Amino acid sequence: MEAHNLLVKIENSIALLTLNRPKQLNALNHQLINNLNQELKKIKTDKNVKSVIITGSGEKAFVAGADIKEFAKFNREEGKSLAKNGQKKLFDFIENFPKPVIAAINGFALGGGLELAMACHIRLASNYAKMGLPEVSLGIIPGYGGTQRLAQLVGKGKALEMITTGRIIDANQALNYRLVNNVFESEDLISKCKELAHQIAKNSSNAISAAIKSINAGFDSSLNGFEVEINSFGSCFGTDDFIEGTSAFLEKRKPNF
Ligand code: DAK
Repeated sequence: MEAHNLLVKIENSIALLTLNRPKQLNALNHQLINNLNQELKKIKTDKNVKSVIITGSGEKAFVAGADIKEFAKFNREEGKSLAKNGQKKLFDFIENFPKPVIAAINGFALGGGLELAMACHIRLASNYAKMGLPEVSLGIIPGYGGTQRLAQLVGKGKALEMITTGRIIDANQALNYRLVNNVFESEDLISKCKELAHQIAKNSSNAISAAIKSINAGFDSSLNGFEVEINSFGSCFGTDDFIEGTSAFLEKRKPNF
């Protein structure tokens, strides 16, 4: 049992989650996935938290992948069931999280680490960050949604190239590929993430969660994104946030959500 593999700091409506296994370059093991899931469940209903930042501890890595030592002995069935369980517990859970989740990619984001960053809503990277899905070099493929999310973010051709070569790209190339939203000097990364979170927090949390749901629906083949948007749009009317937002505009003041 490993203690404190996840550091949690809640301040000014932002939850900063730091994956804390620096000696293993923050590799994702079963326990860390469970702890992240538990913490995010609490944050989901915590009215004091409006957004989440996920980063890695130490200078070197965001997350260098799923813990290879842990999954090296899995058989087919274990691999399949763990992929399903992990996708549901963490990766899909983050993607559908009602509050914005920002990945602060402070170093290596490889394999499961890049998959974690891609499940987040927004990705900001340090200029030292390096990203890739090198799973094929281990005889497997990305199992936490990477084949789907990478193609959604960078397009099918570049995703096929990155996954089949396992090539690791630097932050500027990732920006060029639109894999990350922006790149900053490493010492500014967390403050830039907080700045972004504060900008978002000025807006209606209810509307933000409806926007996340509607955007995600467009990438879910079982849903009609336009229909989800229409319903989510309708659900905003009459809410406290709607009354505050429209009243503030008419009274020529800033809204207080
Ligand atoms: N897992 C476990 N330990 C890791 C690790 C990882 N992914 N990455 C690094 N470490 C450990 C190293 O073993 C080393 O520990 P010691 O040997 O000192 O005990 C320590 O972190 C420092 O690493 P290095 O000494 O290698 O550091 P370098 O600066 O020389 O190299 C590196 C940094 C990031 C280039 C290198 O560590 C590296 O190549 N790491 C592995 C990258 C990688 O292949 N990542 C995994 C991709 S595969 C699944 C779903 C999804 C997945 C798997 C299963 N199921 C549902 C079952 C996903 C798989 C992947 O993520």
